[in-house]
Amino acid sequence: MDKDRKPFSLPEGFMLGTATASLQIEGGDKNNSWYRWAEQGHIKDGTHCIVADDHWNRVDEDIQLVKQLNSKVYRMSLEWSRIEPHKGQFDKAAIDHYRDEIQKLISAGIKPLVTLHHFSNPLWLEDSGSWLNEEAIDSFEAYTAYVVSQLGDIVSEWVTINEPNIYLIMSYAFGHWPPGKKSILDYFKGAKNMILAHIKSYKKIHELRKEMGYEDSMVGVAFHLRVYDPKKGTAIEKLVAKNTERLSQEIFVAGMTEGKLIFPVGSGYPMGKGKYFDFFGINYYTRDIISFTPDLGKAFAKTEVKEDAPINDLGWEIYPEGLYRLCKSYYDRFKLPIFITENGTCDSRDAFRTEYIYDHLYQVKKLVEDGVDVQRYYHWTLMDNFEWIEGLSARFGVVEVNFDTLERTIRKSGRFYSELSENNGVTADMIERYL
Ligand code: IFM
Repeated sequence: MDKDRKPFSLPEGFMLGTATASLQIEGGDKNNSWYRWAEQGHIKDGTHCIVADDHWNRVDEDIQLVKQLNSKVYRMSLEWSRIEPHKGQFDKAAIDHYRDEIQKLISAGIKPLVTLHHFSNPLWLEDSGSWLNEEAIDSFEAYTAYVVSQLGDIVSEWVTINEPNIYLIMSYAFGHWPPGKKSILDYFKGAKNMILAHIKSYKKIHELRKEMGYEDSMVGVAFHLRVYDPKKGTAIEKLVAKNTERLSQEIFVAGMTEGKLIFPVGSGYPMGKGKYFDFFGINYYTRDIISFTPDLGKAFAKTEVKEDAPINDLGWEIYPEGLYRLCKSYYDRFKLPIFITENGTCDSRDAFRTEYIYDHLYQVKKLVEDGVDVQRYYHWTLMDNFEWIEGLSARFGVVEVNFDTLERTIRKSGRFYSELSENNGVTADMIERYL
């Protein structure tokens, strides 16, 4: 037993669960940008998304796992390419499949949070210029409208876009993800289109659900946020760290919360100054240590992992205090509920995930004590899955998946998380047995 780790409780009504994304778990769909990317041989470990967890055919089994984890909430995403396989043509069977899945979750007492866009595009969108073409804004609005017309009576909580910054940097600036472009200007162009698409989608969800008689819509973005700390704390490093934060995060936060376009994305409020979020979603994983480099192409920022810090299998620093710092500062700024829409770690041996969960939720407990309205925690992720360019070998699941047999097994960390969710906290006995 670790003497430093003490029992704690989360507040009554706090909701814990897991998060997934359709492309990463479903398998079976060939009509999306990631299928083609994998076919072209871009996945580092040579694996593919065509089967993934075969979740599309194993919904019942996977809902049983969610139940076994004692989750009260579950974040999932919809695959746009299945729902709208051709521009303007919607597939009723696909949306009915999702409706059935969501109904089953609700019947099991699990509240869904549904994401509309999580990194993958239908091929028709991808081939028409993708998010660099401003037509994507109206296409996304039309897709939103269709989905809400079909699911709006049973889904009140929505994420419009997952991690727009990561999607755009990987796809348009670094070129690691489809469509493999390498232009920082395209990154900013895509940012503008995604910001405007979010605002239109936000308004559409509220408008349509209001017409259906529902006033309880909760809509937001799942922002990928990091802490950027200057290496030695010099004035120039602080400036560069601030600028890194601005280019990789603030442009999206300003745009998607109040409609403000800031340089170099744009200026002013093209869709009016407003409040375009009902909760502030934070996906938190790590921090970056920033120092100065004369390289303009890197916006003068050299990014490192803190020396001697604990890291996960992908080399990301494990820094639980970062979750506290981010939630506190965004809550102080916006005073709206915080949903931790993702937090988790890559740990194929399940060697430190239990401690990781404890340490991050301990920060949540401190946040609540300090008056921060954190309401949800969605652990990333339910089960090992297709981790984008890393493929199937990067394992983030509290459930282990054998990709030969597709057998699922709850890990030790999953059992810990299940008990934590049941007790709404960590007991002395749990510390004795798990930590
Ligand atoms: O797997 C991803 C997820 O799709 C988005 N957020 C980060 C996770 C881990 O890399």
